[in-house]
Amino acid sequence: AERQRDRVDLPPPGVDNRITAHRLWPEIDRISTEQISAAFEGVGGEIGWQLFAEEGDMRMYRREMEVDGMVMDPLKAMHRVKGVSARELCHYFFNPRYRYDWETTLETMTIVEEVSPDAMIFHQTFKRVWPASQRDALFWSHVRAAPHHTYAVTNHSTTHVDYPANTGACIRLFVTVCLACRTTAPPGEAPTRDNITTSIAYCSTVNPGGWAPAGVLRAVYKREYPKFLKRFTQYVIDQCQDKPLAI
Ligand code: 18C
Repeated sequence: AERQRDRVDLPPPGVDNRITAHRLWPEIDRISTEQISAAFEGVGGEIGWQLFAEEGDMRMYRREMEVDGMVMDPLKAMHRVKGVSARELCHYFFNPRYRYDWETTLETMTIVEEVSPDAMIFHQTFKRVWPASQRDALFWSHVRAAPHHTYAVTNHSTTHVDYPANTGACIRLFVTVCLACRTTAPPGEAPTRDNITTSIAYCSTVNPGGWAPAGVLRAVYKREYPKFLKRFTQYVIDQCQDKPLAI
């Protein structure tokens, strides 16, 4: 039953038309398309991207950026994993049922709206980092299939009347995240757990939304992003081990 449930809940290969009727659809479609096409663009030759973490096949780059004294360094990470597909990685990243298993910065997560099977709105609060105030975020999340055996999840901040910003203990932060994954098998071979490789491009820009000491923020950033990507990919590998491959 567990196996069956996981397979049924994998994101569908096409866009569900329930989402296209939603007020947020034009924005969801535009930002997802932009993020996915930018995700696999290289960072090597581009000015300003600095490598700050490297471990095995994982590489993480950041660009130092401050707006009105607030750190908003964009992050771009590239990784490569064997034995799990783009579709499986995106399933575990998108589906809230698994979020507490791999997301270590989380304090609470609430589903604000289920737009369609491939789009949701979430409210999340994060663990507080001393000496800054606690943060929360409200964002839509959309999973889709894209050309070249690619699946991607895009998360982007939004607003909701029931979740006003900066009214309680939390400062609202703003986030744009894209996890784009592309699976390849050797030419002429049918894909199996033993022969597939999935390339991952993870891009993230977090605007802290209010004052936070730059040094503390950059230290959190440097520690938490590598921790997240290693933990998340290992989690998906562990979950998929005894399940049939979903391509
Ligand atoms: O993409 C990721 N997760 C998704 C599902 O949750 C989703 C979430 C995006 C929000 C990312 C913002 C996280 C802020 C965390 C605050 C600090 C928590 C520290 C916990 C310490 C134990 O897309 C994976 C996200 C991986 C998160 C990496 C950390 C990024 C830090 C960026 C700076 C945050 C600035 C605000 C905090 C101020 C602290 C001085």
